Amino acid sequence: MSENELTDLQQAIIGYDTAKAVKLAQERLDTGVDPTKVIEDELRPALAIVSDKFEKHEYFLPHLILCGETMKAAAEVLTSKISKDQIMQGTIVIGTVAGDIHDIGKNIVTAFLESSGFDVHDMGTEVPPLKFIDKAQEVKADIIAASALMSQTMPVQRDLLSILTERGLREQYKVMVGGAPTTAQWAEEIGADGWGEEVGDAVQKAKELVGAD
Ligand code: B12
Repeated sequence: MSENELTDLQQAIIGYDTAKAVKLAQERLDTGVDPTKVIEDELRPALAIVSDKFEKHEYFLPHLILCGETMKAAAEVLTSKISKDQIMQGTIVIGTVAGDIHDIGKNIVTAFLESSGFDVHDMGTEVPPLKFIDKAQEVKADIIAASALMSQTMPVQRDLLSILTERGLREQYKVMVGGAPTTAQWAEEIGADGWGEEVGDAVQKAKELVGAD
């Protein structure tokens, strides 16, 4: 996507104009556009451009922080009004893995899982494997979902699965992994039960794993 093909909302995110991004996200909602579409077709590609700029040293960490905050604010508007499915689908413990503070995607996935009828326990960021497992035992979770946004933190997803196996708990929980650098192949390699490229896949996969679809 070239920069002159960007939508106004994408320009606001890349230009870290939070007030404008929030206003435009609200306008999208008011016209009845599917919030998932706005997230996947506009917000994520905008952050991919931010990421490119960061790699090319056109943007630096402060820009990444500002664009991340703008994206977060727009995503919060878009996920605020999603209607709740009244049928309880299952219990999920979700978090971003240890060493990783990225939570925008994880928060979006959480909001949509909740709206799809899951009881979601969000552990936040930098969650070590044992914390996921302790919480899953406490709330009798069906699924543990782990997000990783960096190649350096992806191995924590593998650790989570290994520790579950070591403790004889692997059969008790379905494990889903996701986050931009992860792939279906990675999920298969580490023995996860599910992977989702984006929020729609995450919800679909979670439903399949609890036998609701
Ligand atoms: C915004 C951002 C930040 C913000 C994060 C703000 C926040 N609260 O999250 C800030 C500025 C804080 C940040 C910090 C850093 N970042 Co950063 N960041 C990004 C950026 C640009 C966007 C991430 C994002 O929010 N995307 C939008 C969301 C909606 O997409 P998503 O997270 O992929 O989530 C979707 C799917 O993946 C999926 N999904 C997500 N989780 C899950 C979980 C499950 C179970 C499932 C099924 C699906 C699923 O569904 C989501 C919705 O569709 C990425 C680049 C990129 N394109 O990923 C770099 C990026 C991830 N960051 C990077 C780096 C290097 C860093 C820093 C180390 C920089 C530094 N020098 O300090 C620190 C990390 C510190 C740490 N310990 O974690 C690198 C990582 C490179 C690598 N090693 O792999 C990237 C790729 C940028 C780059 N091109 O270099 N970052």
